[in-house]
Amino acid sequence: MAHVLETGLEFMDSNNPHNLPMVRGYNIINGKLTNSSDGNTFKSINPANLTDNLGEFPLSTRNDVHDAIDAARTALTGWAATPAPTRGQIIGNMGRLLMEHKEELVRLQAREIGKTLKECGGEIQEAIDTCLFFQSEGRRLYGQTVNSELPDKELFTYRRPLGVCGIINACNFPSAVPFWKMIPAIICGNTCVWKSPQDSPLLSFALARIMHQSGLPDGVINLVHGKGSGAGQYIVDAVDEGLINKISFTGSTAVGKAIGEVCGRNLVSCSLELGGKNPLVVMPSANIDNAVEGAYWGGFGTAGQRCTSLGNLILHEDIYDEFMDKFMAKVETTRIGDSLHQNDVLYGAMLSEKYAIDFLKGLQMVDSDGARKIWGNGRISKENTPDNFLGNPSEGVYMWPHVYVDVTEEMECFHEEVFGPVVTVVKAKDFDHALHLANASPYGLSSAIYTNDRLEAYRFKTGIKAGMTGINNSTTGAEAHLPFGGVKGSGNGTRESGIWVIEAYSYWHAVNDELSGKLQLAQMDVDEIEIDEAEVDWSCLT
Ligand code: UN1
Repeated sequence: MAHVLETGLEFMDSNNPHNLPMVRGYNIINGKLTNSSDGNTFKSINPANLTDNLGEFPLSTRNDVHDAIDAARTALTGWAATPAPTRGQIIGNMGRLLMEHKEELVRLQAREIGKTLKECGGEIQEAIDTCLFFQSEGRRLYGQTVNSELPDKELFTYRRPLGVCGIINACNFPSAVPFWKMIPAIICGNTCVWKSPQDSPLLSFALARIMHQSGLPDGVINLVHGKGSGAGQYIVDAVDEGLINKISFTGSTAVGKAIGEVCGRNLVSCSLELGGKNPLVVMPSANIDNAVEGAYWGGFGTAGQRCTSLGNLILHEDIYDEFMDKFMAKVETTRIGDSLHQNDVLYGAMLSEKYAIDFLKGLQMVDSDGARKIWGNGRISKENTPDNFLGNPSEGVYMWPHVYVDVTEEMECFHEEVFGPVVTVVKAKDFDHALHLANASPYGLSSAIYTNDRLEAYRFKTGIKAGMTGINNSTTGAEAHLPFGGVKGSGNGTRESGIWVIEAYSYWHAVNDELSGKLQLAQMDVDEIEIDEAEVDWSCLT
């Protein structure tokens, strides 16, 4: 078994018509490259070019996942005892290596999931920002000294690691989101088993290799590939077996609830970042051109495949016509294509065929609700191509941008997330109605309002039930050092990023140090200070 750093990538013979490299991918367990125990594999296909197979990866078995958990358990004691500033130094090295290889990683990510080069650049940068933030957190990770109520006694708090963390993320943010999870996990002294997304295994492999190259000891992060219903499920099952101390999951609300139930019955901590039906409100005082830009980007950037993407566009009736004219002028000329070969595209392929199929099912729901479609025609093909599609549509999985109007609160599509390039437009009578609509879906992840009325902005900020709010900004684009997460159906209240995420990967340990040499009982042996009963007549001063 080769160590992950001893071997370069192993290339396979490919029939790839584009002459692109195809590799043999491995799990990384205890720093070793391993295949699945039964030899089964799956492929990673470029969604912008379906004949481009990036490689074959182990379809991990329950045994493989258990090997990874064992490795993480074994590494835990040594890693938790490593000084936090040293852990931070390793994380800093990760950030520097990501910077050094940014361009290759950006291209690899674009090839594997079809996101544009510009967005992949932003995403790798988010992973770098996370590393740089947590490098110095290793020099803080503060506890407190607390005064005791008894003499000659000291109280302290310490942050302690939770143990082995199961990390399960989606492929729409395949580098930033696993870094959001694993970097705070390891700075706190935890170890991880990372189930890489099924549609981005090569990128995950590259990232995990860089982590090891940064000086990370073997077993601290273990990578297993496979399906959510396979390797992902085996990690969750291990919670019931008492082998996992934390799950961090980004994905659908349905799966998140199932994971939450397993963690709940075992009293195991879990971080759940789930779906969203993010509202964006436009009020009459807004700068309409700016609002159009924000809504267009929020709805169709990343082909609508962010958990923060715009869902319900809520327009005040007074600006409805003006807004829609300008908005549709942009939607109808959207440049779509593979950014590895075409310039200035807004979005590229869907993340994979599976995401395309699910998106089309979502559109069926919007259609059957009776919402009126004013733009969009499903999957792009040679016979069904919008004007500004660039390239050959039959090479990949591309979707039209879709806009539906006359959407009302009674419709299912008002409430349910449709993951892909679609915006549902809702008309509001006034501010109170707009705020009501913004709060009416079962989700509460991101939200936005465009207004130049400060009181309206204030009322929106205080009245919206959401984890994140943009004022005169789009629903997407959280920075790596603000708390990220939602309320209601969007999560369980945990947060990623910044100092707040530390709470999700550590527990508070309260220590008292009795120096008096005797047993002093808290509450009972505390000196009582009497109030002086002297009568003073304060009225003489008035
Ligand atoms: C996600 O879609 O899971 O705020 C994460 C944003 C990005 C992260 C999105 N920084 O849109």
